[in-house]
Amino acid sequence: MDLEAKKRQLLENGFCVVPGVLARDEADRIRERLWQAAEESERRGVPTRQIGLDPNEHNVRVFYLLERDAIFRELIQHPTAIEFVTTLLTSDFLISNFTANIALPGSKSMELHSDQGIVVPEPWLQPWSVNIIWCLNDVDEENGATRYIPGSHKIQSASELPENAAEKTVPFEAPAGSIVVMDGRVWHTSGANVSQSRERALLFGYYSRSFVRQQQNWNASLSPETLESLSPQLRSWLGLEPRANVTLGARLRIHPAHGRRPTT
Ligand SMILES: O=C(O)CCC(=O)C(=O)O
Repeated sequence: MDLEAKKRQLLENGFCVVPGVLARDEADRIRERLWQAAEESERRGVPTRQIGLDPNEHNVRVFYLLERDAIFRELIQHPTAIEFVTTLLTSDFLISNFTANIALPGSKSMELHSDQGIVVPEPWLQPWSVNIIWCLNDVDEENGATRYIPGSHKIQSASELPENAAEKTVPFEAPAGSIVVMDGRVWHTSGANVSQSRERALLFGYYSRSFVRQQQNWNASLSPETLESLSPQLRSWLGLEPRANVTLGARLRIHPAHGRRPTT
């Protein structure tokens, strides 16, 4: 796999499919654990169906993956995923969320959106977030692959979207074990699963620049046991270190017009 070519695709097109990041049997094992996480969510009173995102009950949404199983804590820091995240966002990023959407036969498309548009007001001038989509099944148009508008990472405000935006979406195709890397500015929606019996399980690892508020408040949503188990690196990527946000201050410090260090 020529990862450098994939990175160029990501930077130019806002999107790339990277096959073979997981072996097929690993993808199967993670899918089993995902279903266990879905059951555990229900058991704890966190609903997985009809939560207001999807048109019907054939989508299974699993939240709090990092709390549910160590396997997801490993996946969110997978070196290949992190390599693509830093390609787009630089090393100044935090883990914003990690969730799953299992589209079962009969599921339909949600509303078209961009993930950066959910956490940052327009204009969207730079990539400030990225999704690493883990494909746990073979994914194609029939079983509801995510549909996206090619080139839409260049859209700076919602008013630039054409009237018939939904018609301009195309599905991706990827074998189980692939990741799909999607610039947070890309407009997309879930596809309808029109297959007879094929499941489509996708995990969405969402990362954003450190100055963007994370979608998930990890302080409030991880248990003391899980917090205790985190490596220093993962704590840092979750934004759990006791340190101030000085990302932009660093730039002031080298700006010749200021001539002195800020006192923050
Ligand atoms: O499941 C999909 O294909 C897309 C899901 C999505 O875009 C979302 O949940 O925001």
